[in-house]
Amino acid sequence: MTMEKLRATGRFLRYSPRKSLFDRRLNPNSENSIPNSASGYGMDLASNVEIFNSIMIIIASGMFRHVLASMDHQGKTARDCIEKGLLEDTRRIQHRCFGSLAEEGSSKLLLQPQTTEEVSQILKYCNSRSLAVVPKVEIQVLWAEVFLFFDEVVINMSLMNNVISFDKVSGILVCEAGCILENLITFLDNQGFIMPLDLGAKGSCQIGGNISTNAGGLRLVRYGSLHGTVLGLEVVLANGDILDMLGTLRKDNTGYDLKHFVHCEGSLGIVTKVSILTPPKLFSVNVAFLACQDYFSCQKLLVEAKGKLGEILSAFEFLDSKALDLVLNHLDGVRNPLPPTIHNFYVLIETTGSDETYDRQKLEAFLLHAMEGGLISDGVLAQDMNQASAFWYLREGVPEALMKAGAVYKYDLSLPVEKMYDLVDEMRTRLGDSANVVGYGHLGDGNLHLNISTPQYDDRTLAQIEPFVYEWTSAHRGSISAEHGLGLMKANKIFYSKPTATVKLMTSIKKMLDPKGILNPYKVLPHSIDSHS
Ligand code: 2HG
Ligand code: ZN
Repeated sequence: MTMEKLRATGRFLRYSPRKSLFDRRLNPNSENSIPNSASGYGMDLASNVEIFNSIMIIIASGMFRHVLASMDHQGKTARDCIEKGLLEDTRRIQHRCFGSLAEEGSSKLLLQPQTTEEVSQILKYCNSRSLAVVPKVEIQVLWAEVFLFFDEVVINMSLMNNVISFDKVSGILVCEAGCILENLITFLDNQGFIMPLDLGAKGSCQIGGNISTNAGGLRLVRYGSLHGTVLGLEVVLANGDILDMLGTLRKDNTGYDLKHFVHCEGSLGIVTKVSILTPPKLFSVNVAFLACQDYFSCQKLLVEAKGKLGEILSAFEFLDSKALDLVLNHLDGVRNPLPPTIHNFYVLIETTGSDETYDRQKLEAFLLHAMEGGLISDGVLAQDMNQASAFWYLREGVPEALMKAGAVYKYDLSLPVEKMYDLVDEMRTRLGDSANVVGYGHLGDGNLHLNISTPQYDDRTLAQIEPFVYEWTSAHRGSISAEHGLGLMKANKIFYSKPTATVKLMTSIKKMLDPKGILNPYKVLPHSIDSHS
């Protein structure tokens, strides 16, 4: 797939040309050193595949979705199967991994381990041969750069999808990393509990991927980040060692808290199991969709909501009028629940509590007060779950609408709430009519999704946006990656948010845990820190 086509999909914009990645590989001084790739494996196939006879390897296609041992019973050798699989199934492996971006990756082998032991054997083997590995976890497609692959061995965790235990007294769930978030939500629902994390891609994303990116999602304002709710992890290190830190204790101050595997983007180890604290399910949920005249009112409304709704506030999301217009123009079956007056901002407030009458009264009193005080210019309160979902779709549908609108430059920023929207305004001034600058996100968490939509990608626009957007964020002590990770495209931008000394420490941790750099190479850390020393 050409760069232009990639850009046209609106998914991986400003994607580094592949050449530069391979340049890194040739650079012996590179900090983020690049191991041999799976294409090396292709040349050395005969000897490399031997070990896989003893472990379960599943090639991703209907035909090869078998344990090799069982194929051996059909009179074929494992090597035959893999070679045949490589020849016939490369396209399908790619497709499986990236859907419409199928042609971009060139991995030849996708493994689906079923146990931690198998993950360990795979990593031990790959490490001994310096083969690059990328954990392939389903995450929101827009964040897929975090696990984007080139020609690494792909490890797909989807067969490790069991719930191991659930303790109804403590609310602690222990499960494998390949569990789909929505399946966990359903499982817990039957137990009278909820996941502390919810996001638009719940139907396809896996908890291991959520943890590796420390996904924020829609209810962080209430339940906090995964960094807090994850109590324990089982992780396989690059050399195959299994770290059993799968504790289920709320409090454990023995030694250091090795939580850096949460949001390491698969670069320090592969998460195989997790224990996570889940809150009880509360049945009284209310959703309001509100219009505000200016950003200052949105901010004041947030402060008021925190103070007056207190313990029942479970989401505070915002979108500007340009974002709502995109949703209304590009998505099917949506309608503006408010009369068609032009409002500049929209806020979605959700409350979750245990007393229907009390919660509703509390929210209504809050809304009335806010309206009388001029913070809200208009608003609607969902009367049932269908309306509540429709309101949520107006917010959750923004990324999808943007993708349909054309090319999009995406930024996921943490900023002080009072400064956040100044960046959107400044960007509009910079770009004029040449682009549609859209701001939306998790106002309650200080997380702005700045998206810039243009008919097609062009370098002049990019040069007007970057490095300005990063410099601006840095100057306001923000983060250039609030919840999506640095992945490939932002690895070299880390210095905008982290001092050199911190990055050096991160690099040392990476070197200690993955000295050959086989885990999810090219991502997270800059390829050189020399120029920043
Ligand atoms: C959201 O909050 C997601 O909708 C996606 O984090 C944000 O694609 C984006 O910019
Ligand atoms: Zn988000």
